[in-house]
Order: sequence, then structure tokens, then C-alpha cells
Amino acid sequence: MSDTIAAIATARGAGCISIVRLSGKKAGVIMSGMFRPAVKREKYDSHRLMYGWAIDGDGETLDEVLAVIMRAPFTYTREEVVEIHCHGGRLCAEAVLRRALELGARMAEPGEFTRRAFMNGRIDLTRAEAVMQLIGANAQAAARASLRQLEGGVSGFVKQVSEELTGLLALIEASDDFPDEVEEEAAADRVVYDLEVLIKDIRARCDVRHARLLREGASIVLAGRPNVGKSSLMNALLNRERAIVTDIPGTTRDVLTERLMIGGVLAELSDTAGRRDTQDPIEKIGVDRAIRATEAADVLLIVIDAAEALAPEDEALIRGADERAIICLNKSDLPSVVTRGALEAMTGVTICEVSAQTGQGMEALTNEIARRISADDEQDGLLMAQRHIDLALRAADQLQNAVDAIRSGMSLDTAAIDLREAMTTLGQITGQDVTEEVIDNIFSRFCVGK
Ligand SMILES: Nc1nc2c(ncn2[C@@H]2O[C@H](COP(=O)(O)OP(=O)(O)OP(=O)(O)O)[C@@H](O)[C@H]2O)c(=O)[nH]1
Ligand SMILES: [Mg+2]
Repeated sequence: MSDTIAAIATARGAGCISIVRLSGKKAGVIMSGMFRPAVKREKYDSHRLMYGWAIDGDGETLDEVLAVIMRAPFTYTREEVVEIHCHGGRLCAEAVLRRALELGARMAEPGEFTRRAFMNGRIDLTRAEAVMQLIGANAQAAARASLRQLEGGVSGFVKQVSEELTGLLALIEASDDFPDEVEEEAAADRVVYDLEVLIKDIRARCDVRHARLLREGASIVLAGRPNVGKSSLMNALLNRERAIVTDIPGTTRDVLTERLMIGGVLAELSDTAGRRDTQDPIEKIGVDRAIRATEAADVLLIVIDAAEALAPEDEALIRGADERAIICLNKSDLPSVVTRGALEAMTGVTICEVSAQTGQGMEALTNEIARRISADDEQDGLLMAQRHIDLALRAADQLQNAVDAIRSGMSLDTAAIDLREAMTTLGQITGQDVTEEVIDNIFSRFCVGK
């Protein structure tokens, strides 16, 4: 923490500018050794961009730059921070970075700037994690949820629960110290009642599926027997000829995955091999992979050929369908053999009549998929990071232990131990009670320069 770190903060590849960033006590001194401002100054103003040149040890120009010094503590890391805005591409920025290292800076580790912001108490762990989620977000909904976390949504929740637990611990202590004034039984009732409300609130914020949808997007998988039109539907949903389509059953062998946006939500769409018993070793592997992909799907599109009588494979898929399934009655442009009514008699699953060939019914299908995968980011206070969800659920379990202990007639003191444990668990979310190892783990997933 005592040395000055440096890194290129902008992404690799061609761009208009690249930024070299420094943070630490010597940032300003290093800047003076490598920056020649166009207008001579006695002293650099803080937070003020200056035009000039980055120069090497012999005074030769490395690049034409804009540079700024931001003095502590009003900076990202709370330390002295310098940014040098070079021309885009890697070469200029790399030359400037090399010069900074020559002058005594050290190359920053991944996430080290944000780690310093955390260590110096400017942000808590949930906000540091929000920064990373925001950089990695690839859908608007995920970005909005990360921004809310950055604004302190998760920290606020943890603080509120911790305060309520502190209140309950005080009540327990009072009933212990002043049994005449605070009657133990009344205190126990109150603690149980309040804890149950809290547990319910915590669990309501831990929607694992919703959080994963927000972070990673939904997985949509096409399944069905050979030749029913899965690959044709894949192409129709993607609006391009991605998968090979032929009238030969068993055309698709491998799982084929593509990203797409449906109703503003990022999703992965997978085409799979047609399900059937086969002796062909390659197709067999394909069928196994198809089954595995189906198990992991958020939305399962079971494709049925409307122009042919149901085969045993179709029936097996329909009967095995759960709440993730949508039945796509495909080839509805052809004279129908399988009707909607016949399927409705077999299952309660939503049925969409479509034609991958003519596009008929595709809009209704897309709307139905969108409805299933929309991850509503406006829902108040839902946790997004898996780490937070795991810890919050553990805290809820520890509170549940307290409730169970009181219910089974144990003393309030015993319950107080569980309450304290739950508070420690919650403290790990914000980073108050967190080990070095957890911190290392979190920040190592950042990019260099952030
Ligand atoms: N008339 C009509 N034909 C279709 C429709 N969808 C697909 N087909 C035809 O059905 C045949 C099989 O289509 P595919 O998309 O390859 O079927 P698949 O389910 O991917 O087949 P496998 O990869 O073998 O499992 C092709 O000849 C398609 O042109 C449709 O909506 N209407
Ligand atoms: Mg196919």
C-alpha cells in the first residue's frame, strides 16, 4: 500500500485515447519527471487537465498528452492519483507507462486501484464488486442493478438488518440484566416475532435464478426429435442462417450456441441434436449432449412437427415437460396432423403454433420467451452477486437456528450466540468481517488498471 502503482486503464485495441493511471504518494513526483506542460506552472492545480508532452529521460517526446493530478483524498483511491491521456493504441501508452515505472512506480495488480479504495475506506466491498459487475455487464438490466449496488443498495440493506439485530441483542441483554423490568418470556416472543420477519425479508432478496439471469442472461434450448425443425427455428429466431437445415433426420450433431437479445434481455440460444435411439457413435454423443443442455436450460423449447403423427420421443418430451417448457408446434403452414387440442389434452404447458419457414406465429413465440426470461431489475433490493446471496442465506439460517433454539425452550443467551454469528456473516458482505483471502479472491477477478 505504500508504493505508487501504475497501469494502463483503458482497454486493449484501437481507440482514440489510452490512459495511464498512477496512484500513491509519489504519483505527483513521477508526473513531474515525465510531463512537460505547454504552459509553465509553479505548481499543478488539483483536478485540472493540462496540455503538454510526455517525455523520456533525455527530454525526448514520447507522446502529446493531457495530464491531470488529483490530490488526496478526493480521488478514486483516496491517494494521490495522476492520469496521463495518451493517443490511442497500445504503443504510446506503453512508452508512457514504462517511463513511469523507470521513475519508481510499480505495475499494478488486477483490481489494485479499487482495492486501495476499499482499504482506504472510501467504498465497502459491495461497492467494489459493483464496479466490477458494471464493467462486465452486457445487458442494460445488469448495468442498472450494478449501479444501484454502487449507490449503496446492498450496504444499506446489510446496515439495516445489522441495526435490527443489535436492537434485539440489547433486548436480550436487558432481560438478562434486569429480569424484573424485562420479562424473559415477553422478550422471547418479541425476538422470535422480529426474527421471523427479518428471515423472510432476507430470503425474499435472495432469488438465485433471478440473479443469475441478470448476471449471465438466460439459456434457451431447442429440443425435439430429428427433423421437426429445431435448426430452422434457431435460424428464424436469430434472423440468419446459422444452423445447417436439411430434410435428412440427424443433421445437427453438436450443441450450437449463439447469443441474442430477446425483449431487451441477453440470452443464449442453443440448437441440439434430434433425440432418437441411434447406433451412430457420433450422433449418440450429440444426443447425450442435447440431454445435458436441456437439463441446464432456463427456457426449453420443445419442438413438435405438426404435419406428422406424434412419435414416442415426442410423447416422452411432452410428458416430461416442466414449468420451463414452451411447446412449439412447428410446420403449422402444412396440413396439420397434430392439433393444438390434442396437445392440450396431454399437457398444461404453453403451446405456440409456429412456422419456421413462413415466420407465422414467431412474434407470439418471441413474446412468450421474453416474458419468461425478463429479469426485472426494478424489483427493490434484490441481491445480484452470488457471494452476497450465499452469505445472506447463511445469515438467515443462523437466525433460524436462534428461532428454533428459543422455540425449544433454550435460554435467550443461547439464541444471542446465533444472532452474533449472523451479524458476522452479514459483515462479510460489506467487508467488515472478511478475511484477506476473500479480498484477494474478489480483486483478482478485476482487470488491470481498475
Ligand atoms: N413446411 C415447413 N417445413 C419446415 C419448417 N421448419 C422446418 N422445415 C423443414 O423440415 C426439415 C428439417 O428441418 P431442420 O431444421 O433441419 O430440423 P431439425 O429438427 O434441426 O433436425 P435434426 O437436426 O435432424 O434434429 C427441413 O427440410 C426444413 O426445411 C416449417 O415451419 N414448415
Ligand atoms: Mg438440426
